[in-house]
Amino acid sequence: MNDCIFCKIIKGEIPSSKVYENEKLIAFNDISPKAPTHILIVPKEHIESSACLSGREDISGAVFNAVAHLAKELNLENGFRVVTNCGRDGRQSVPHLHFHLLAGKELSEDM
Ligand code: DGP
Repeated sequence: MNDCIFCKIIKGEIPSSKVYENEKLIAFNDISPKAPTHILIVPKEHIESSACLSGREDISGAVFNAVAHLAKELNLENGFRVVTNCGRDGRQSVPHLHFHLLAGKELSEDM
Protein backbone atom coordinates (compact mmCIF):
# COMPACT_ATOMS: atom_id res chain seq x y z
CA MET A 1 0.00 0.00 0.00
CA ASN A 2 1.35 3.40 -1.01
CA ASP A 3 0.84 5.27 2.24
CA CYS A 4 1.70 2.41 4.61
CA ILE A 5 4.79 3.11 6.70
CA PHE A 6 5.72 -0.57 7.03
CA CYS A 7 5.31 -1.13 3.27
CA LYS A 8 7.74 1.77 2.80
CA ILE A 9 10.21 0.15 5.22
CA ILE A 10 9.85 -3.16 3.36
CA LYS A 11 10.56 -1.40 0.04
CA GLY A 12 13.58 0.38 1.57
CA GLU A 13 12.00 3.81 1.11
CA ILE A 14 12.24 4.45 4.87
CA PRO A 15 15.34 3.27 6.73
CA SER A 16 15.11 0.70 9.49
CA SER A 17 17.51 -1.25 11.62
CA LYS A 18 16.91 -4.66 10.09
CA VAL A 19 17.78 -7.76 12.10
CA TYR A 20 16.36 -10.49 9.86
CA GLU A 21 14.71 -10.94 6.46
CA ASN A 22 13.46 -13.76 4.30
CA GLU A 23 11.08 -14.01 1.33
CA LYS A 24 7.96 -13.68 3.50
CA LEU A 25 8.87 -11.18 6.20
CA ILE A 26 11.25 -8.63 7.60
CA ALA A 27 12.24 -7.97 11.23
CA PHE A 28 13.61 -4.67 12.48
CA ASN A 29 14.06 -2.82 15.75
CA ASP A 30 11.07 -0.85 17.02
CA ILE A 31 11.60 2.91 16.87
CA SER A 32 10.20 3.26 20.40
CA PRO A 33 11.47 0.22 22.31
CA LYS A 34 9.54 -0.98 25.36
CA ALA A 35 12.25 -3.49 26.36
CA PRO A 36 15.99 -3.93 25.75
CA THR A 37 15.07 -6.19 22.83
CA HIS A 38 12.02 -4.93 20.94
CA ILE A 39 11.82 -6.25 17.40
CA LEU A 40 8.91 -5.95 14.99
CA ILE A 41 8.32 -8.98 12.77
CA VAL A 42 6.41 -7.78 9.72
CA PRO A 43 5.03 -9.88 6.83
CA LYS A 44 5.99 -8.34 3.47
CA GLU A 45 2.47 -8.79 2.17
CA HIS A 46 0.20 -5.93 3.24
CA ILE A 47 -2.22 -7.67 5.60
CA GLU A 48 -4.07 -5.29 7.88
CA SER A 49 -4.06 -7.24 11.14
CA SER A 50 -4.31 -10.64 12.81
CA ALA A 51 -8.07 -10.45 12.18
CA CYS A 52 -7.21 -11.19 8.52
CA LEU A 53 -5.01 -14.24 9.17
CA SER A 54 -7.64 -16.94 8.77
CA GLY A 55 -6.29 -19.55 6.36
CA ARG A 56 -2.89 -17.85 6.22
CA GLU A 57 -0.86 -20.48 8.01
CA ASP A 58 1.94 -19.64 5.56
CA ILE A 59 2.21 -16.24 7.28
CA SER A 60 1.66 -17.33 10.87
CA GLY A 61 4.08 -20.22 10.37
CA ALA A 62 6.74 -17.94 8.88
CA VAL A 63 6.32 -15.48 11.74
CA PHE A 64 6.80 -18.10 14.45
CA ASN A 65 9.70 -19.68 12.58
CA ALA A 66 11.30 -16.23 12.63
CA VAL A 67 10.55 -15.89 16.35
CA ALA A 68 12.32 -19.18 17.04
CA HIS A 69 15.24 -18.19 14.80
CA LEU A 70 15.65 -14.80 16.50
CA ALA A 71 15.28 -16.25 19.99
CA LYS A 72 18.14 -18.63 19.26
CA GLU A 73 20.30 -16.07 17.47
CA LEU A 74 19.82 -13.42 20.17
CA ASN A 75 20.23 -15.92 23.04
CA LEU A 76 16.83 -15.18 24.55
CA GLU A 77 17.06 -18.23 26.79
CA ASN A 78 15.44 -16.34 29.71
CA GLY A 79 12.29 -15.95 27.68
CA PHE A 80 10.43 -13.41 25.63
CA ARG A 81 6.95 -12.17 24.76
CA VAL A 82 5.28 -12.06 21.34
CA VAL A 83 2.39 -9.61 20.99
CA THR A 84 0.24 -8.51 18.09
CA ASN A 85 -2.18 -5.64 18.63
CA CYS A 86 -5.36 -5.67 16.58
CA GLY A 87 -7.69 -2.80 15.83
CA ARG A 88 -8.75 0.15 17.94
CA ASP A 89 -9.36 -1.64 21.23
CA GLY A 90 -6.14 -3.61 20.77
CA ARG A 91 -4.35 -0.25 20.32
CA GLN A 92 -2.92 -1.13 16.92
CA SER A 93 -1.33 2.09 15.65
CA VAL A 94 0.11 0.82 12.34
CA PRO A 95 -2.50 -1.00 10.20
CA HIS A 96 -0.03 -3.48 8.69
CA LEU A 97 0.19 -6.78 10.55
CA HIS A 98 3.21 -6.98 12.85
CA PHE A 99 4.35 -8.93 15.87
CA HIS A 100 6.31 -7.37 18.73
CA LEU A 101 9.12 -9.58 20.07
CA LEU A 102 10.00 -8.26 23.53
CA ALA A 103 12.84 -9.53 25.71
CA GLY A 104 15.92 -8.60 27.71
CA LYS A 105 14.24 -7.92 31.05
CA GLU A 106 11.52 -9.38 33.23
CA LEU A 107 8.42 -8.04 31.51
CA SER A 108 5.43 -6.55 33.29
CA GLU A 109 2.65 -8.88 34.42
CA ASP A 110 0.28 -6.54 32.61
CA MET A 111 -0.33 -7.55 29.03
P1 DGP B 1 1.30 -1.09 17.29
O1 DGP B 1 0.94 -0.03 18.29
O2 DGP B 1 1.10 -2.49 17.83
O3 DGP B 1 0.62 -0.86 15.96
O4 DGP B 1 2.88 -0.95 17.06
C1 DGP B 1 3.45 -0.15 16.09
C2 DGP B 1 4.90 -0.03 16.44
O5 DGP B 1 5.59 0.46 15.29
C3 DGP B 1 5.22 0.94 17.58
O6 DGP B 1 5.81 0.21 18.66
C4 DGP B 1 6.21 1.93 16.99
C5 DGP B 1 6.65 1.27 15.72
N1 DGP B 1 6.94 2.16 14.63
C6 DGP B 1 6.09 3.09 14.09
N2 DGP B 1 6.69 3.73 13.07
C7 DGP B 1 7.93 3.18 12.95
C8 DGP B 1 9.02 3.43 12.07
O7 DGP B 1 9.00 4.27 11.17
N3 DGP B 1 10.15 2.67 12.26
C9 DGP B 1 10.21 1.73 13.25
N4 DGP B 1 11.37 1.05 13.35
N5 DGP B 1 9.20 1.46 14.08
C10 DGP B 1 8.08 2.19 13.93
